[in-house]
Amino acid sequence: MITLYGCLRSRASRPWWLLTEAGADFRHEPVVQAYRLPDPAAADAPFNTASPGFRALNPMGQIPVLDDDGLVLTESLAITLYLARRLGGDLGPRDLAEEGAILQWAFLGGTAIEASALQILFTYAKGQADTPDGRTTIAAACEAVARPVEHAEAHLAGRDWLVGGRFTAADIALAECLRYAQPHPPALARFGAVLAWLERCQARPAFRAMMSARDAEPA
Ligand SMILES: N[C@@H](CCC(=O)N[C@@H](CS)C(=O)NCC(=O)O)C(=O)O
Repeated sequence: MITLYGCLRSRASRPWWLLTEAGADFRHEPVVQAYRLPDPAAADAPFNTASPGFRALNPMGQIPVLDDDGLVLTESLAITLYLARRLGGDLGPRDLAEEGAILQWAFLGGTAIEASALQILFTYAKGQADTPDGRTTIAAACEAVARPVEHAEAHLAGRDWLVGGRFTAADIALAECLRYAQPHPPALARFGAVLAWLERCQARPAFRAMMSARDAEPA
């Protein structure tokens, strides 16, 4: 049995999206981040990243975590790419070359885009986008993401999807990292192919189902 731990207001959105795309049978345990609770240790607190039972799964106290019949994995992108192969089908690589390409785009998202895109998301979430500090943070984040996004832009010109001419785990991985930059439209405005591709990714029923389930969770 596949169990995915982590509320969807987290990077658990990535494997949840992939599992839903694949039509996989899985159990979802919506563990919440401890920092979002007034008292994570309270008797009536929901299962959270500081709960001893969760720490036994991931001593780092972070979501998502995957338990696949006793194989426990952390790291959202590793989980997503693992599931793509584990479940078989077209979301995963068909050969080694595709596997390399899927890893390339996922790592680009995770190493060159995610941290800066999160700066944008958090600055907006804290209502600081129009403050002098917020503007400085956002300008630096936009500059940081521009180079890797230019790479994706060049690749996506004339292509619908990142790898193999079909929607794969690579699209989930990169699109989810870029989603964090979307609260600030100028960050991606000059990347027409990337914007069109993001729209295609986010129009998929599995993405929309993920966002609906996410939006139904407490903010
Ligand atoms: N690199 C990890 C990052 C995991 C992570 O930071 N998760 C956040 C939610 S998106 C979390 O659990 N935060 C709670 C905490 O760090 O205490 C991954 O991609 O899974």
